[in-house]
Amino acid sequence: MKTALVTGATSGIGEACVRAFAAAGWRVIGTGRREDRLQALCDELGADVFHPCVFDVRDEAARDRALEGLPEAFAGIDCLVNNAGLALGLTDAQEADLDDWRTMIDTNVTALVSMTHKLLPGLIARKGAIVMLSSVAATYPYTGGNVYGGTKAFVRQFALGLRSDLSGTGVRVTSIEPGMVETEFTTVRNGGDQAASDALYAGVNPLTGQDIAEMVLWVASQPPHVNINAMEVMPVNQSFAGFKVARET
Ligand code: NDP
Ligand code: 8X3
Repeated sequence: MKTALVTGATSGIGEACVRAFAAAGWRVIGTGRREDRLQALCDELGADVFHPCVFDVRDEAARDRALEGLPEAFAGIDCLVNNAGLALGLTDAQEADLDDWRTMIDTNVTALVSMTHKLLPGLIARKGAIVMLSSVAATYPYTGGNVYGGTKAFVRQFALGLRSDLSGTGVRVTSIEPGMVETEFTTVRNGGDQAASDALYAGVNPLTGQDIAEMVLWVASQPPHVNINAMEVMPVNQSFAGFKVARET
C-alpha cells in the first residue's frame, strides 16, 4: 500500500485528491490549518487510510513536529502532492498590498520549496513522485495576476528543474497547470466574497477539484518508467484573449 501526502487537503483540489487517492487504495496524509475539516475526512475515510496533520505550511517547526509524529504506517511517503496555495487580490501591481504579495510568495513558493526539500531524501529512497499544482497563470499573464502568476511560474520551473536534478534517482516530477477550477480559490482571492466567486464561474461549467484530482492520481499511477512533465488543462469555455494595447491619444 502506497502513501501520499497532500498539502492543502481541507478544500478544493487537495480535498478531492485525498478522496481520489484513498479510493484507489492509497494511504493519505492530509495537511491544512482547518482541523475540523481534516478530522471530518478522517471520520469519513478511517484512521487506517487517512492521517490528518494540522499546520500552517509556512511554519516549518510545526510541520516538522507533525511529520515526526506520523504513525509508522504513514511514515514512508511515496507521493508528495504540493497543492496548498492561494491567490490574494486581483488589483494592478501599483495598487496591490505588499503583505498579500508576501503571503503568496511565502505559501506558494517558500513553503513548497521547504516541504519538497524536507521530503526529498525519503522520496529518493522510495523512488517516489512529486506533483506540483502550478497554474495556467504560470504561462499566460493577465491583469492583476502579477505575483500570483509569478509564484506559479516558479512552481512550474522548479518542477522542471527538479526533473533534471533527480535524473537517475527514479523520482518522477510533474507540474499540473489548471485554468478555472471552482473551489474556494476565488472566494479566498476576493477576501471571502462568495458572490464574486459565484459570478466568475456562472455559466462557465468550470473544472472541478475532482477533475484535477483524477489527473493527479493518473500521473502518480503511471508505470515507473513514465514521467508526465507537465499538464495544462482548462475548461472548454475558457481560452485565450488578445494582447491589450494602451493608446496615448
Ligand atoms: P482552495 O482555496 O479550495 O484550497 C486551498 C488549500 O490550500 C486549502 O486546503 C488551504 O487549507 C491550503 N492552504 C492555503 N494556505 C495555507 C497555509 N498557509 N498553510 C496550510 N495550508 C494552506 O483552492 P484550490 O483547491 O483551488 O487550490 C489548490 C491549489 O491549486 C493552489 O495551489 C492553487 O494555486 C492551485 N490552482 C487553483 C486553480 C483554481 O482555479 N482553483 C487553478 C490553478 C491552480 P487551510 O486554509 O485549511 O489551511
Ligand atoms: C488559478 C487559475 O486563471 O485564476 O491559478 O489564475 S487563474
